[in-house]
Amino acid sequence: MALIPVVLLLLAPVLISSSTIRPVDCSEIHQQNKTQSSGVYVIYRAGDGIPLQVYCDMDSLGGGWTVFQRRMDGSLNFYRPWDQYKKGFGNTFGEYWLGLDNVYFMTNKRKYELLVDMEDFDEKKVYARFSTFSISDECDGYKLKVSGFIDGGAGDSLSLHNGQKFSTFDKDQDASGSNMAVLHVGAFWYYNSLYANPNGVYRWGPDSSHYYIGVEWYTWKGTTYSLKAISMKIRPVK
Ligand SMILES: [Ca+2]
Repeated sequence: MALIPVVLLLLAPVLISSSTIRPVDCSEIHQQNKTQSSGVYVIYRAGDGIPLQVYCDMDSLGGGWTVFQRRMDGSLNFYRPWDQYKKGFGNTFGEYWLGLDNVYFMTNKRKYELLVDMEDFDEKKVYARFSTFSISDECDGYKLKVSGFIDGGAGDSLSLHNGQKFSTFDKDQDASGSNMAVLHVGAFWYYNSLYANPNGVYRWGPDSSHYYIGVEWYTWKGTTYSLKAISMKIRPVK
């Protein structure tokens, strides 16, 4: 690991929840003390209590969001195999993927909603929100269940992915005769096509020589614009 990330890690503390109760997600930390800031916290996985470091968004739309996917600067390669998408990778202080197993453990115990925040290279910010979100277990392919779109300016690039299994380049579970993860250099709930590619290749804005290769959200920026930032986060439905 390079020197700079190590220094940043040492300077960036993991925030500790003020309560003795072991929170299962960021919303429980937020409910205990609504003045706590966005940052990295420890939660305890519902079901088996395994501690997990996560980034909590305590600011967007009332706060209490547990981030499971985050791109912000292109510092991390997201073109990774199945085992890494299953278990998680990256650094919760920057870019990371929490892991499909962890998302499954959370969303099969309670009802969750999903917020997808994104930003372009002109500092414009929009979001897409969904009133229900869950995934099934590995045996079922971590199938996506998402519905109830609410538009925050981004448009709906996810509902067409509803019901699909998760695919990586080494585990093709998409609805296409091709390998969509390889074709679009990412990993996602691809069907026989795609509208969103949040785990695609990090590029700096528009590049018409490639389409559906970057970090893309079709209904906002089309097929050739790679976003500056995107994060996917969940919160229990009240
Ligand atoms: Ca296929």
